[in-house]
Amino acid sequence: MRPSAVAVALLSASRGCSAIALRGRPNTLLNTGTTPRSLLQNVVTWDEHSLFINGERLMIFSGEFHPFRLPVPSLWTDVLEKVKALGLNAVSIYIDWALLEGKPGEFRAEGVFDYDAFLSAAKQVGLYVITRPGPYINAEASGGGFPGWLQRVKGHLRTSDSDYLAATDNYASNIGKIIAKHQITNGGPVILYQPENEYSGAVGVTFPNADYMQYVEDQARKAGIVVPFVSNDASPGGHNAPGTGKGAVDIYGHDGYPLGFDCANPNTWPAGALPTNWHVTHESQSPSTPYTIPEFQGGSFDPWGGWGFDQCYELINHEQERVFYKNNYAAGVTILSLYMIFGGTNWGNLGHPGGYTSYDYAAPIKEDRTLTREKYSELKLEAQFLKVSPGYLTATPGNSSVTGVYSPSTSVSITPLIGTNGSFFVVRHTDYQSTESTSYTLNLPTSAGNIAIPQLRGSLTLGRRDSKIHVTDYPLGDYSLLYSTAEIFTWKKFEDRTVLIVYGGPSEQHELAVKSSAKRWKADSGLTVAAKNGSIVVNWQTTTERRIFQVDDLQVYIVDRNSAYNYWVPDISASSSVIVNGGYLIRSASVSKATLSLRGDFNGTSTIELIGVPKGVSSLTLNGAVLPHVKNAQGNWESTVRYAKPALPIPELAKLDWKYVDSLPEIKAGYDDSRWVTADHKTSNNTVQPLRTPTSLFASDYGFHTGALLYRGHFTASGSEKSLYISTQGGSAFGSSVWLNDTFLGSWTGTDASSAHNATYTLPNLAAGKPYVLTVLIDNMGLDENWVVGPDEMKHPRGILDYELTGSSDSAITWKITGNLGGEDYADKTRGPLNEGGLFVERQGYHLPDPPLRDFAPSGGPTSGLDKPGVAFYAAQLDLALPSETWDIPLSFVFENNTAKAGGAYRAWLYVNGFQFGRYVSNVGPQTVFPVPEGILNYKGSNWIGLAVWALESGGARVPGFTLQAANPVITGRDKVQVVDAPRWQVRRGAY
Ligand code: IPT
Repeated sequence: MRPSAVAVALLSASRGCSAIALRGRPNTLLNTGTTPRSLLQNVVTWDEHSLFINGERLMIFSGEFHPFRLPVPSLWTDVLEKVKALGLNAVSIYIDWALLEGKPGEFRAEGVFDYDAFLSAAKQVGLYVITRPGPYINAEASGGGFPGWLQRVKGHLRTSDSDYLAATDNYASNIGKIIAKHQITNGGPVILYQPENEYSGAVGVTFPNADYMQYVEDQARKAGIVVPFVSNDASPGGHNAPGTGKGAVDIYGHDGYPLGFDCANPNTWPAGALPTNWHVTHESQSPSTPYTIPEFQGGSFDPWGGWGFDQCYELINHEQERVFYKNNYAAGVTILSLYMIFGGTNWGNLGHPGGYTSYDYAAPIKEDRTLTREKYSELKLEAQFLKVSPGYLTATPGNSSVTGVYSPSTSVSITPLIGTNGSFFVVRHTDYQSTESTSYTLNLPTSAGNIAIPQLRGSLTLGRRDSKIHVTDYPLGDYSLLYSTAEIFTWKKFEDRTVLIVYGGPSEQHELAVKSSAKRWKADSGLTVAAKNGSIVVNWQTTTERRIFQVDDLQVYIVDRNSAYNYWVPDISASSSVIVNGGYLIRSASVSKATLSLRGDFNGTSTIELIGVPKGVSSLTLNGAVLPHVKNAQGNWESTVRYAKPALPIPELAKLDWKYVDSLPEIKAGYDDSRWVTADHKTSNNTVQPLRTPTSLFASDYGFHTGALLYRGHFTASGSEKSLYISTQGGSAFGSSVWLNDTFLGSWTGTDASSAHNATYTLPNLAAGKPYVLTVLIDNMGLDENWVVGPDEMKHPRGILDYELTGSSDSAITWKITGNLGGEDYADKTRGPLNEGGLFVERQGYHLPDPPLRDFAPSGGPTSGLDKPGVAFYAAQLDLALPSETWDIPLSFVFENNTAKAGGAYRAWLYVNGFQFGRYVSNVGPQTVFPVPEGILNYKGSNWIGLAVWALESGGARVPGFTLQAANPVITGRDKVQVVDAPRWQVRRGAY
């Protein structure tokens, strides 16, 4: 139903926007909020089934990628091409406010934070973008994306309290303008905009708060956002769905993480976790919008003390994709984004305390950007299938829990999606957890009546934790499948033939029927073929050998699933593609004159076969170089790409010329802290933590929101002090150490479960009337997220919560505090507001390239270590000469995990050319391998490596082993990596 011309005219007249005609089948429901929504543009429209772009109905299949977790802009294209090669057509991005507005009122989005560049890159690669700038994002980011200075806002965060709203304005308008410029209506890639994130629940405040949602939406509209708003409810709760009034979005969406995040038990799929009511809830909550899942579990986070992402991958692997993603298709999802498609790195303190440096997320693309996970390949099979199955978009999902209708077997459940352009039957184990194989047959309705399948012989098999999509009356250009039990990877109508590629699991029996009255066909051996009911029925048992069935000019390539993994379908233009069999990654294909140019990556000597090379093309290039080819028996082109592993001279870190500087001069006699900030605020705006000290010692009250914190407490002894009670808070797995003058009093070495710790340290005898100073070092692990609205958990302070010096009054101590140099006037605008903390070496900038070696001493490096508690900083120049023009060489810094050799608990911060790329906690773990991308590392020149080592226990500590390791190099067709341009060390005026 089109809104009447009158309605459109009325809306435009009353709201001052121009009337436009909606194309496609537009949304039938206009929102009742205060701002016009869906009528602001006519490029992105929708109906109850799917989105339309420029009138074309399409599925949005997207993956979440956080540019801020890969601070090398020239590598964004690499990841985007890896997403595109899967067959996805979009990425979804969060934007982290905390990184862009470190100081209230000063918005900066340049260099590694350049969203203008990111959105241009997405456009160039050919992916749509769903933008999710918050202001709240969660995302396992420090503060959930909230800048630390929000701790000083009295109002409730994520509500319509005026001080909170005012705090969001500058960010919202600046980021809004950048996004607005890149909307599809302006020729950019941005098709959807998500205001807020999971605005789904609250404790102790009015909820839902329509005024707040409306405010966030109005901010976006004011900045020029005209594309539709989509929501991301934390579960199918219907919040802000269209028609719910003020604050409603255009397209309702909810997320889903059904398997949870328990990487401790990677083989356990909890009972009842498969959602079977999502289609029904969608119909009740938002029947007029496409079924949308803006975040579906594509992996898992992992906390300090966790199990590591390899183990999370066992939980959220290719089997999870088969069963759970296909269950989403069974519910009719047509806007779907996987969280994460590529996780990246919590470099520079950007993470929340519930996670460590790696944000690999067990995603399809690994943190080091390699494609070695089977889930990448499985996802490609599913995405390519949907890409060539437009009939799916309008098919109507049926009941998902019925057994006995489409199969006599009750051990399988089959959800039908009945359509006019093909129907789809999603099969799963009735007990979705099953790790057994089950055999079944089908009874499917087709245009030739109900058919018991297989017709020719055998029965079908559903393997462990598997799910399949069987199709009926499925169009293939000029042909049609009456049915197929084998899954479709892709099909293409080329100039001279139509090629269909189907696959099955190992040894499975399959059958398909091509509607045709032909009397002749060609079939490879191993295929049983018979004409029946106006179709030609082909039945086979899957082997690892490819077999071809041909009728007229339809060729059906029959392969096993593992072989299907090797196929790629790069588009040559909007209407043509080539199928490439082989290669580690085929990024793109293009035709110019008589040459077909491929860009791709290879991790071993490979044959590639090209199916459907356009007529008139006679030569082939790969990554710009001519590649000879021959024609094979099927008329396809074949070439061989040779791989000879290059020499990779990886320096031994132990042999570098290490220099050392003490990074805890604060405990030395005579240390001058006169330039430190005096912690003299008698009150605090902090609403979640009562002030228990005479002056606030909450770091964010003084503008320090990131990294190590240092306190100096001066007092004159009465002589009767016996002990110091001190309560410190730094977030999960934090540590703290306390000295009296240069005497070590003790440390809290940290556990993953403790965000705060109370300790009582015995003091030595103090001399009455003499001045003393306490030095307290606290590790800020990032600020808590603020998922639930109301408790304002993001405001949990970092620093000293309370203390008591026995025999003295609390107010006898005057405190000084420091975090990063300058606090909110942070020194390093390039690496951003969170990258450096308050360690002496960070304040001085010694972690940057070219530190002043005159201030350093020769050293054996981090393995020599400290013989008492303290902080040592080791720096060395690392020269690399790696063949990175044509090779992608993943490098990682590796800490040897050996408690006995370490001699005591220690923490280390790794700096690579000034970027903090690793936080290691020896007694908590789990991360020991820290990937660092090319671009942060200069692969063809010198680099500066820094390691700050904090020994927490009385015997000191040493790093048992610290090495640089290369993973298997890959021949690559990616664009050349540009080393990130970031400042080197310079004298920092006023640094202390
Ligand atoms: C969902 C958040 O939207 C996302 O930001 C991220 O934190 C994700 O969780 C977990 O990685 S919230 C969902 C678990 C209800």
